Amino acid sequence: MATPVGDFAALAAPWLEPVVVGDRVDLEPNDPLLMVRRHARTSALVRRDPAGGPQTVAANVDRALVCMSCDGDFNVRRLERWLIIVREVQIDATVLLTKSDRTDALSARVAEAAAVFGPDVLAVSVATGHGVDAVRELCVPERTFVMLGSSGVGKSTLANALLGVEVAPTGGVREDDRGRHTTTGRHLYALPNGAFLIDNPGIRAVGPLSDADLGIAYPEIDALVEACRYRDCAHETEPGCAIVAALRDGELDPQRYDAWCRLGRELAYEARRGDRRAEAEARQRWKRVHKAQRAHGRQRDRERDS
Ligand SMILES: Nc1nc2c(ncn2[C@@H]2O[C@H](COP(=O)(O)OP(=O)(O)OP(=O)(O)O)[C@@H](O)[C@H]2O)c(=O)[nH]1
Ligand SMILES: [Mg+2]
Ligand SMILES: [Zn+2]
Repeated sequence: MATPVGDFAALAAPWLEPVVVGDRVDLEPNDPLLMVRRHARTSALVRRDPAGGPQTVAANVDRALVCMSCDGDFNVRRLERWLIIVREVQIDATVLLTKSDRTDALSARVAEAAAVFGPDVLAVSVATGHGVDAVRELCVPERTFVMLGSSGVGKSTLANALLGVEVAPTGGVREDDRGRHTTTGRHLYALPNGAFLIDNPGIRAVGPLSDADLGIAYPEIDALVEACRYRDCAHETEPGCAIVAALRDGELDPQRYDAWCRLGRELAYEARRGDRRAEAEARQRWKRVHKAQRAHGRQRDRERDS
């Protein structure tokens, strides 16, 4: 816990609602190590945890800094997932393309990220100093910024650069999600200008929490689904299917369509809280859509091979 007199570990009173990094709390006047009240949150960053339930990652966040490195980590599909996550909780976000010294195709990377996220994309390299000042300017005083992104993309390295001191431990890059994470807890740092920066351990960009949120990252597919003649169209052989037509006419990017299907399938298999029947219906619907997607894929392969 950060206080005007320094950081220390505090205990939560038994009646206190769950507290996450970024929360503002009151302390017991007679026991300054006891948190007794949590202030109302202005925002909460929620993601789907691996077990399928919602997990609050940070509270009172003003802007998310979605970090993706310019080397092997760069992945447009993953950016689409991050976009869904930040938009569904209505938190502003900027993409930080880290380790910009590690690519020869920086402008292409920036353009690809901007195609998904819009103009809020910055390239940054702590190794060369490129873009660090731009990030510093982005982190305006009194606002809270949270760094998100896979393990090893350089979040803690950037935090240290912004802090001007080596506070956050940094470390190796790893191949996959199961490996060692250098940052093991979430930390809130006060930057010299009075901004707050939350460093996270690497977290995976999981899928959307609901069907409705899927459209956030794929508005063109959402519009097509609306245009299908039948409400329960599986986008396979139905007459008047706008997706089939758009794929055929080359108006829909097949890779985006595949990504949309994949996320939908994930949603359907996720153990959802609440309405079991809605869950079963969603599973059925996405199963049909997915079958159709495979058929479209085979069709594309045939056309490519012929
Ligand atoms: N080439 C290059 N390497 C960098 C840059 N920034 C960070 N690195 C290296 O990338 C590795 C991982 O950096 P970290 O800052 O620990 O990554 P992280 O995102 O905090 O990782 P987790 O805490 O596991 O989530 C370290 O070896 C850094 O030295 C950069 O701008 N350029
Ligand atoms: Mg770290
Ligand atoms: Zn359709």
